[in-house]
Amino acid sequence: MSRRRCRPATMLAGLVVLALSAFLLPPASVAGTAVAGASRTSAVPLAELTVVSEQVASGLRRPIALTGLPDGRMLIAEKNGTVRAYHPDTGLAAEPVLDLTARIDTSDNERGLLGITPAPNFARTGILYIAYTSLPAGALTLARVPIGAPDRVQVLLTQEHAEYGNHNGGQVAFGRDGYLYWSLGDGGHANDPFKAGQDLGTLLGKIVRIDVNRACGAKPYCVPSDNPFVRTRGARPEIWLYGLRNPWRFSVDPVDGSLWIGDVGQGLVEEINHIRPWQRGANLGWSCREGTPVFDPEQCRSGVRYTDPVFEYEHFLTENCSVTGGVVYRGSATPEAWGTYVASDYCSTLAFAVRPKPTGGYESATIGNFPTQPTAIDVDVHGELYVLSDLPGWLSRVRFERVQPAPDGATANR
Ligand SMILES: [Ca+2]
Repeated sequence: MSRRRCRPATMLAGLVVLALSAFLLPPASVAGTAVAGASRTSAVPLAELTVVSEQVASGLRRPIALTGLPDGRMLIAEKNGTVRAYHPDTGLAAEPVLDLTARIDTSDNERGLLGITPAPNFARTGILYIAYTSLPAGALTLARVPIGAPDRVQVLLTQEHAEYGNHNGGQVAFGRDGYLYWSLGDGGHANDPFKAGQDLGTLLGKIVRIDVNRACGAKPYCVPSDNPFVRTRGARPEIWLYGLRNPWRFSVDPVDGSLWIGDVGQGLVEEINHIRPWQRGANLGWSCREGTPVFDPEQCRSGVRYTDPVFEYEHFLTENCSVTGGVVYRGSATPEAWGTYVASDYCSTLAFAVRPKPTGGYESATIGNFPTQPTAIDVDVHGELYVLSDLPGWLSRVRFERVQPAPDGATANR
């Protein structure tokens, strides 16, 4: 979604959720190590995997964000501000579990309710964290709200975004560190009109990281003292990563706490970034770079280190139009796929698989297709995959199957 000029009406806006990390595998030692050892032995070359999707619900209205709850339900955010619940045993509940339509600006194709994730203590508190564009002028807004109590929304952080309706970011997710991460686009239009990506004085074009369990002064949150720019003059201390264009989908790997970010390109390439916790403060390039190519030399500075994507694919003159960042598979149904990051493209629906190589670098492959117009790929409490389809309003369950690799070798290493 986010993007560009192609098919604006069909590209939505979106976001996701990732949530899973917080409750799925909270204690690092549990999930990580034991399972990791088991799965390394069963991992297969990416080209021997394919994704198979099965539609499990329909009738959603522009579903754009997805998250799993500890009780096994999936919450689905619809662009207009309603939140629906799905459970594998009972299907899609007829009535929304939350209705935020009164406060959400849906005036542009990319504006709306964009992100949703449960608090790590959701089972006890029922608190959800949400990202949306707010009335009356589309301000990017991070808030929390108890499920079922829309009049108890508490706004935590906002960023003005009135000029253009596109590039709102909108992903919210808890890290393994217990802090909340939120992505914001560069301000919209095209060509980074506010030169926001490289400007540490604005939250536009950033991923921020805050502590929502405490309040500091007048703010309903605190800035962690080890955020990278807390002592940088003129910088917003909330910033965790910068140089982003429209990171409207990112996720946290619950095993190692790394971020996987799908940053929507302008017209040349789409990119996936993989950022470990020790890479705090990384400059992901925009709008000096779009992917690895230089985009605007005037935004490039000598002596600055840019962090390249770990995977990029062509957008120009292809069926691709806008990356939909996904998640690292940490479920148990397909041990062969454990540790594989999967993402897609809103237009081509290709399923991209990316995995760090034990020897360094990354391997990648195209492993089939997702259903049409994927807006969000996320997991349930067990780490199993689901995907949303925008205009048709579908929720589909996704599983992996083993296949014979194509003779021409669909795998590309970089
Ligand atoms: Ca980049």
